[in-house]
Amino acid sequence: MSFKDNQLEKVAYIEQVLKAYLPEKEGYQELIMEAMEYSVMAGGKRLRPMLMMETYRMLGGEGNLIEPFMAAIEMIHTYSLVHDDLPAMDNDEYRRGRKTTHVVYGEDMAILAGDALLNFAFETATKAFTMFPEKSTQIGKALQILAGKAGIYGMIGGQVVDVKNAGNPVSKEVLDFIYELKTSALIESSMMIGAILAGASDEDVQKIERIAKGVGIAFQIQDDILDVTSTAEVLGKPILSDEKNNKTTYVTLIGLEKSKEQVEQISMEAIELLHQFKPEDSFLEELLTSLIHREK
Ligand code: GRG
Repeated sequence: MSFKDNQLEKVAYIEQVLKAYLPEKEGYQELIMEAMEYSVMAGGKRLRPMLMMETYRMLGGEGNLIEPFMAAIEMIHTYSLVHDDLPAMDNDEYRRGRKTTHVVYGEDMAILAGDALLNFAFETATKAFTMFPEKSTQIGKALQILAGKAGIYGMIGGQVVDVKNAGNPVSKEVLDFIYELKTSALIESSMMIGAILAGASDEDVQKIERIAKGVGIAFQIQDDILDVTSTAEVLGKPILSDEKNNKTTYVTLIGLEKSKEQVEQISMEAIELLHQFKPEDSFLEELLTSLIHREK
């Protein structure tokens, strides 16, 4: 099977898992379940659950222990997008090719849907305790990573520095800090949780964290590039959003060509580090390679 077909099959499987873990639409609060489903099932590349699942598989993980965490990481990622699109942040009308949650459900419900997704992510991940009580230690460690990497020392921390500095020139050092927290942290969380639940040693989990950090930074630089080179139709969200928000990016700091070189170099370093795990199949490597020239 070609890499592309394989990837499509895996996305379809991830979407099945997501659907299975989303809450039933019921009760007087039904509207919030609808808004959660609207945001999560809007499409998207499903990169984070895919990286989690593939890291788990690469390190010998089997069965469905990983599934509640795959759903949880996509819920956290989606909440961050819903809140990032709000009028108080980027004020964007389109995401994943459709109207943003606040445009469809109103600002109040979009705030609540984001909050709900964050909470429900943890309700979902903790289901692993009931499914596999004998894996409680690993599940506990995975939860610690899930919480930490999304929080003030992770994604939220990065977003704070990003928002606070919008409109001001930012040094390369601060920009790297923002990218590592805002974008890499959730990618690190995805791959580290895959490793932890597969039973990897602390040392291997640290190696995976390093690989994921590179993947995340390269992913964010490519995001900067696509913001100036792509179209709204292809991306499913507005282009030139960094310019609109007066943001320093790799493109404004070092230019388009050098940014492309950085994506390639940082990604190749991550792929090189992946080889130490001697993966049995090449899907994860092909996935990381495909991100270098991704168009959306
Ligand atoms: C609002 C708490 C809070 C955090 C916001 C993640 C984030 C921090 C903001 C979203 C906007 C953004 C540019 C984030 C950087 C990471 C990134 C490139 C997200 C988009 O991820 P994709 O391309 O999206 O994987 P899909 O839709 O494919 O899942």
